[in-house]
Amino acid sequence: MKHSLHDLAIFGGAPAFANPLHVGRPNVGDRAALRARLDRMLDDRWLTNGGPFVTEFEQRVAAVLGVRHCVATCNATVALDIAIAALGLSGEVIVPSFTFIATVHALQWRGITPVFCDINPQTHNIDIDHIEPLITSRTSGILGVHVWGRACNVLALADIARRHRLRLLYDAAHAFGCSAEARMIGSFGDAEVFSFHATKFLNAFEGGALVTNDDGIAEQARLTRNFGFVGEDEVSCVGINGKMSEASAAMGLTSLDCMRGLIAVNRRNHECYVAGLADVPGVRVAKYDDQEENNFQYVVLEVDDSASGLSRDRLQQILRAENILARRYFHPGCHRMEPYRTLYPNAQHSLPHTETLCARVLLLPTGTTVDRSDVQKVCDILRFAVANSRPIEVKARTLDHLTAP
Ligand code: T4K
Repeated sequence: MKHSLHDLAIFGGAPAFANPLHVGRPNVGDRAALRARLDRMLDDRWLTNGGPFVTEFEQRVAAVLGVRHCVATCNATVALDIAIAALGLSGEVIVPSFTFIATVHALQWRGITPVFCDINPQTHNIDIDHIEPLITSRTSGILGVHVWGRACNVLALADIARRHRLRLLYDAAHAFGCSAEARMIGSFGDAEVFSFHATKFLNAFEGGALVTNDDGIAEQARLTRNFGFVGEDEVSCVGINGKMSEASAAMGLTSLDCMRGLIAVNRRNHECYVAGLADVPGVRVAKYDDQEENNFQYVVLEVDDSASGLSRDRLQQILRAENILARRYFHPGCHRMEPYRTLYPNAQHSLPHTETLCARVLLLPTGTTVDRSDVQKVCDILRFAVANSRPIEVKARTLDHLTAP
């Protein structure tokens, strides 16, 4: 507990945590089960290229999501690339800028122009009211992102896509175990893509998947994932190596085994943050819809500096000094990163909500390495900092001055 300004680590006090508290710390699950799977893999000498663990992983993911096909991949970025090819996207695709850079890079790699769409400031997802004015004769699809696992407006997007004959792809990297309209995310649009990166809710070290109910898209994705091979000696299209390894699938299966327990931990932490910060002016923890399934993987703080007296960046600096490694996802927006800021220098003018949110979000640590008392400590530090915002800001500016290059 910090009682005076000098207790704060930015002023020389001891950090609140001896070891860093990370956002995105992987959940490991049952180590014995993982080791047993890895032993089996080594005994069988089958390490990749359509082995039994990948097959089992695909079947179990498809069953959890209630979807016909799961095509497991080495990561979500490659799954997006494969999906873009399988859906035949070309020309222009409408996409939010408030996302991880991989979403937009996947389009650019395929020579497609990303057309940035603003977001709804409440949901943080693509704003359905801003899509139609962006549609041109070159538009081939919409790439929505279920940011933080909170679903896009799937009904409105399906309607827009149908009326304009556009393909609809979802980046569901954050959304494994989440639902929309009481249906698991995974079966919306033409296809959806999940990430099973180490930092994600369901972790396969590195991994991803394209899921779809469309037999043709699934078949094309399977071919593209494996260099375009249709048999041992025949190639049918330009493919890539997008295969998931057996070790990744073993980890993915182990994560699937403990999925319910992970949700319970994440939910508890999220509730503790909401309660612990409820009375702190200018900071708000983004909520999840009680009517839907959520994985609660992300604790997203929105900072309104006019009420907190401290900017998001100042709060991040204070937390980091305490060894709380809060992250600014997503900052800056993709339109402000290269090559997009050079290619589309005026994009920010049409993205006011994206611009505002990129300056306000701060993700706080959660997951199985974070317990209730850790959350309480993080909340106490935030409360103390906001309550003392004026003297902290004055002192911190001097520090900025001293450390400026
Ligand atoms: N679409 C969306 C919406 C996404 O958010 C992502 C990925 C993708 C697509 C692409 O999915 P993949 O192709 O990766 O499957 C991290 C992740 O690498 C990235 O997967 C994720 N989104 C993004 C939001 O976060 P970085 O560059 O911030 O990672 P890094 O190395 O800074 O690590 C993040 C935090 O996790 C740090 O606090 C350290 C901690 N960490 C990380 C790893 C890997 C650990 O404690 N242990 C670990 O093993 O991108």
